[in-house]
Amino acid sequence: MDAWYSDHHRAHQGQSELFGGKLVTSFETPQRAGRVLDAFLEAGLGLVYAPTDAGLAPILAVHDADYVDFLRGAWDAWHHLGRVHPALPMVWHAGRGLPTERPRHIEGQLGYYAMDAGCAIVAGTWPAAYWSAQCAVAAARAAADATAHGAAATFAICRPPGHHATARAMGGYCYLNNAAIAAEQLRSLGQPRVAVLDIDYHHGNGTQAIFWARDDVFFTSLHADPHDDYPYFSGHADERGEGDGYGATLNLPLPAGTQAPVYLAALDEALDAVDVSGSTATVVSLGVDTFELDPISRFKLREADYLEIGRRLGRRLPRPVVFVFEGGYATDEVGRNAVAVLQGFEAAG
Ligand code: Q9C
Ligand code: ZN
Repeated sequence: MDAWYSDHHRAHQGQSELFGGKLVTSFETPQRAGRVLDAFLEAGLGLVYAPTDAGLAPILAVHDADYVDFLRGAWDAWHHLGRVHPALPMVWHAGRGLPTERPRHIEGQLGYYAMDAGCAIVAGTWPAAYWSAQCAVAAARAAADATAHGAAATFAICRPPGHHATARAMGGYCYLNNAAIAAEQLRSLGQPRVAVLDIDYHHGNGTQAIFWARDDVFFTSLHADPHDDYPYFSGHADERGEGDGYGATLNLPLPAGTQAPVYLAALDEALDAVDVSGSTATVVSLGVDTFELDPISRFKLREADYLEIGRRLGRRLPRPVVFVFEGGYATDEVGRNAVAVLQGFEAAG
């Protein structure tokens, strides 16, 4: 299995987030992707490529053009006001439906295009998000190509992560939805139906929203019960999609403290649903913030459990499979845990 990685993410750093009422340095750091890259190379699983530049088209296949323009220009507009700290949204439009008038002031625009205060913008944010998405595009194209010559799987070492970003809003450390962009690539390369399996600790609310009314992308997610944890406003079991997409969304919320037996039973349920969906390809949103030592999460998985998760994915997911890195904030273990999933997958395939 080969991987795609771009160093551009390194300039997306020094961001702040609100945590327990305090402004702190974000848990989402450049070290995370570095550790994943190191662990991948250490495991000898395959080669690592820098993505070629596929341009904006694969991004615009998922995201609104005005939102993408905002992301590209937000730091300059903020900095132009003499502001030197990271740009953070602080005014929202909750309870009024989607706003119709876009604010002229950058401070208003930050709130207009955000669902929370988890996405600070610095000078390096747009290039980081852009190249993170390019990693997903390159990994999807390579997986689709290689499948002509046999079963293929690839790994996009994305940073920043993506699964909370909707078509028109950032949130939860996510700016561009890398998994949705990969799924859309697989569709445009001829896969009739694509499954997105999201195993990050948090519900993939952005991915769910993007494919909510579509039946050509099946979305299933295992995550913390939104009654108790971020993103709070979606991820409940009764959310099934709508219109053509009714039944093409399956959420499996799990309680705080979940350990391997309960987790693996839910994973089997998600894999059964992927079977039934008739998908011909898969994108895995690979977050390892389900780890017992994760500083912001409350599941209790261990390194050996990631190997077992990988084995089950390797036995049952339709290929090509594109793994897209998402969350995981226990910096010392994030690389080993993510790569253990890939090792289990390869051993089973
Ligand atoms: N105290 C990903 O794992 N935290 N994003 C909210 C609550 C947001 C996580 C703060 C966590 C987002 C990709
Ligand atoms: Zn997460």
